[in-house]
Amino acid sequence: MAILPILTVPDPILKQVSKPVEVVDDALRALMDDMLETMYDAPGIGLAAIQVGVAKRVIVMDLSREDEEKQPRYFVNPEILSKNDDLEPYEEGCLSVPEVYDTVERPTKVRLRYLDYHGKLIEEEADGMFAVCIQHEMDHLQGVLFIDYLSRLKRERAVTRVKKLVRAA
Ligand code: GNR
Ligand code: NI
Repeated sequence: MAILPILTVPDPILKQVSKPVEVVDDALRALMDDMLETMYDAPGIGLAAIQVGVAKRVIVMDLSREDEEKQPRYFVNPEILSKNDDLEPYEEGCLSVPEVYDTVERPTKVRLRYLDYHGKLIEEEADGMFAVCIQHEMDHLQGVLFIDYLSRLKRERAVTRVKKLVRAA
């Protein structure tokens, strides 16, 4: 297991479109293990492979609270089968845009299909924080960040702030 460096804006790798995974094997599970460790260390509630520089359609997530048992989740080749029409605002953040938070509106429920850690095909419905997070992560797989939904002014300010923050680190 290893903690991997997380890419931050304006790294052009974050704009890449990730490629479908061909097979869920031990090498992919090793990547997912490292991603989970990296996410817990950050700390964050979700992480897409592209955030550690790997352009594969892989996401890890854990929405459990600190006082609960850990609930790691793994999503390989996720697809959104349907979304509802209700949008809800949520104050989002992103490990690739550290210390920036702003409101994004997304559908409140999505029906998902993906492969799990063992390559098993799963279909399920996401709502609440799960719906927010999976849509945020699936955007990463298309090279889209939450700041892309903000005004140009807010987005440019966010990138400038992250550049300064990273330089000072
Ligand atoms: O840790 C994270 N928190 C978060 C909060 C609100 C909406 C989305 C997220 S995902 C983020 C981790 C991250 O950047 N995943 O790509
Ligand atoms: Ni993110």
